[in-house]
Amino acid sequence: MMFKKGMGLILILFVISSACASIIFALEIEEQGKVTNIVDGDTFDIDIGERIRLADVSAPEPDKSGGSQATSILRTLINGRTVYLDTDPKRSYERLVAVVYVKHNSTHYKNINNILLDNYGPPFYEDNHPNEFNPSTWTLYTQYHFPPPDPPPEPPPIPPEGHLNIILNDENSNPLGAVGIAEISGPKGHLPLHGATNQDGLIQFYYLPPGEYKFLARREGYHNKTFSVKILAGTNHTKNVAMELTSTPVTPPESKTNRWIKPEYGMILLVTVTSIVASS
Ligand SMILES: [Ca+2]
Ligand SMILES: [Ca+2]
Repeated sequence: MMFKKGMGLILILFVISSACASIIFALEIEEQGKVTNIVDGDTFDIDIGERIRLADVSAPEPDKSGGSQATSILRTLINGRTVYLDTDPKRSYERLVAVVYVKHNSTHYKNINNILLDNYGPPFYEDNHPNEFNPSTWTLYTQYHFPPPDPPPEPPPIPPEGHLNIILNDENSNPLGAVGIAEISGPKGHLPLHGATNQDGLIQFYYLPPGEYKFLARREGYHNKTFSVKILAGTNHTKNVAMELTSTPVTPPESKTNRWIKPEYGMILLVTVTSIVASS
């Protein structure tokens, strides 16, 4: 029972907060028309036969100080333009009381009432009447009722590195293990790659900067082999390399004698030393 009460409270709060959000942010456009005449700093006519009074914004009468300046400013901002009107249900002396919007770009309106108060100050002043509007909630720019279509989702970022598998085989396509692999040249930004293939003839290098790599493969009994690989960002590249047996069998180097002097020379030396000792 407690749980249900709690849930109910959350639901009520949600509804209230949603309602507040819509009061604050909803943009009603109930009339629109082209401005045909500026009456004074806070009143103008549009081509659907309506006279419009700016909501919650006032300007001096034309014959008072600042009046002609206010009329001139409003004329510059909206005369001849299409205006979009959020109107109040209550009229004022037969005039529609409205917040006036003009198109700013493909997604946003400019709030003329707010611009007059924020950007022009005197001769304009806030004159907050009891109506559906509250100047403290206004913003200079307001998004249209119809939001633009969502932009296409961005493609996932490409990982900046690539991976490399090198597979060494002999002439009969059998995997060749214990082949020494050493990088000869490659892009900057990494330590030189080296290692040896495993029993499957495979060696793997991960997280390589993209670019051209050149390798040397060496194994006793086989011709050295150089090969190049191009690593692209975000790819897993496999390079197959075949090695050829050397044509002549490898013979072990001649064993060097440990003796530093030949026996016959040894005998001559011995005799010479003996005769020197005997004669002395
Ligand atoms: Ca309205
Ligand atoms: Ca008001």
